[in-house]
Amino acid sequence: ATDTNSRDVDAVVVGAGLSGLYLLHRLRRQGLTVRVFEAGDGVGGTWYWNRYPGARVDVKSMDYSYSFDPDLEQDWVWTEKYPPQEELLRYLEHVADRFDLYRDIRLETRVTEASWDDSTDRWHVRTDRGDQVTAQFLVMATGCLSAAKVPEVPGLETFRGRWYHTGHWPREGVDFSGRRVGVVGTGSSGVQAIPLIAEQATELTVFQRTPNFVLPARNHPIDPEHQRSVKARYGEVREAARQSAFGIAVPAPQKSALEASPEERESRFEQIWYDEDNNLVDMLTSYTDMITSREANDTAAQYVRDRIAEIVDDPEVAAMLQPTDHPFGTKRPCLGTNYYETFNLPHVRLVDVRRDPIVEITPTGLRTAAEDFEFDALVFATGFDAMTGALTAVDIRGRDGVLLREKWAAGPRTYLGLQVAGFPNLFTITGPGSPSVLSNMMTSIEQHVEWVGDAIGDLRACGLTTIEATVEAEDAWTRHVDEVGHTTLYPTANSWYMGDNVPGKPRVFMPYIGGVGPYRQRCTDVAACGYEGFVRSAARQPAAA
Ligand code: NA7
Repeated sequence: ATDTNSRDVDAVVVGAGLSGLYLLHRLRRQGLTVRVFEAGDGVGGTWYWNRYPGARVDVKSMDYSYSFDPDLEQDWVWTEKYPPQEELLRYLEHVADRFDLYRDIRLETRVTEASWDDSTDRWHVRTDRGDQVTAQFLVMATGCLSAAKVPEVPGLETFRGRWYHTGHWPREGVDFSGRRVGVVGTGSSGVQAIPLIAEQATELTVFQRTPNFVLPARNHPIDPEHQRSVKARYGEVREAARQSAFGIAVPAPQKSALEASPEERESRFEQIWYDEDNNLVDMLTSYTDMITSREANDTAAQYVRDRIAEIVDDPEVAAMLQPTDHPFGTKRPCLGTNYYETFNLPHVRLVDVRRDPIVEITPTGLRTAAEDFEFDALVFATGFDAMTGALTAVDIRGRDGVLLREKWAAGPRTYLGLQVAGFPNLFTITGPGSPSVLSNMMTSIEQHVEWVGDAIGDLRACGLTTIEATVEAEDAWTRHVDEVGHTTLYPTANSWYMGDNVPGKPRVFMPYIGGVGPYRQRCTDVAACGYEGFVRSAARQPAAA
């Protein structure tokens, strides 16, 4: 049957963010026909959706950028240490133009369903616009923090003001001038947005469930001389990032925090806190045992708590802002600009919803157990169904019609975070079981995309058609991810790394904390050993009549 909507391609890529754009470029260059589906009406993924005030990357721009094309890397000029969302989006749009990517991207189209057809060895993909496409390969480039979550509090539909989620911010922006605003959530997005919303709003109330550790971003324009010098040795900088723990080229720690004297530690932390050139990961990489020893970790945690007490005038508010329930870094640390200072402003108020829980949203605002609040606008900086949410939102059916969502009911299982047993020729970029959210996303994304491209290229070169992780390899990797996770303090915190922010989500440490460098080596070795842990097969011969 012919259907004008139907198309057969070599690969379908879901998502046109950082991963999808590079995948398209890379696979097309390998000679594949590719169709990308993107739900937004533009490319850019995270940097398309997250337009809230203050949205910025918190990995340095010169590290958080593609390295795959030396000309792009040299040509693009970054303006700031941590550029704002608009600049990152402009960069990604430039990449899409520069590599002529738009012609294979279908915008405003959401993939709803993908099923593996065993008889043809192809994926059947459907979209919310009625597209039906078949593809030999399906790559989910849907992001780790893309399925936005509004809290399950009753009454939102009755609210007469306007409400927003930071991850779905209106294109035209929002003016909070003259408005009374409530913000729920104090993760990275809340921490970035709160000081700027406070500049406009007449009254701002922040509802905090867990105080986070917020380090000063020390953002500033990039000195052109510095930019030139990084570009002159970019190859070296990138390679160091690829071999590092977190995908950022910082010196590896040399000793335990407990071996250092209190004075030595203090001066190290002080240097990190005040250094204009500091990085998000500097505290975690200051000593060898920051993420494995509670006692070591607490030296950094206490340093930050002391700074909070210094900055915040009201001791009661300072105490509310001081994290004591989780070790430093076991929930993603935040970078802020004037974050703690904002709570000194007379029109800004902090409410601890652990002590005084949110009961419902009302037509005029929000009600906690103890108090009624009136707002003209509500902002949910409440995060995402991380790592698995965007994957399980699609009906992905592997062999025998098994739904990925059901296979993962007790937690995600992958081999290397790249493949799932029973789902041949399906790849996930920065999937659960990969370093993804514990790394510089760019470093991880490029590694994944290149590995997937090579795996497909090698398969084809060998005259084979399918590649699929074995159950044994998947079991072993899933166990390994869990074991390494449990050598650290991460599982002791309630975090989205553990699925804790989504009621009913299984409590599993989802990312791989073995380090970007070692992970990369493992992936390379697996490929070099003939794709160890994968079964690769040729097309079945048509059955004899
Ligand atoms: P996060 O880091 O998940 O932060 C969400 C915040 O919202 C966090 O403070 C949550 O408290 C809070 N939250 C979530 N649900 C509720 C409810 N129901 N009531 C009160 N408070 C709630 O998301 P972000 O968007 O800030 O950052 C995501 C990532 O983007 C970030 O890590 C970087 O990688 C960039 P909780 O801590 O769960 O108690």
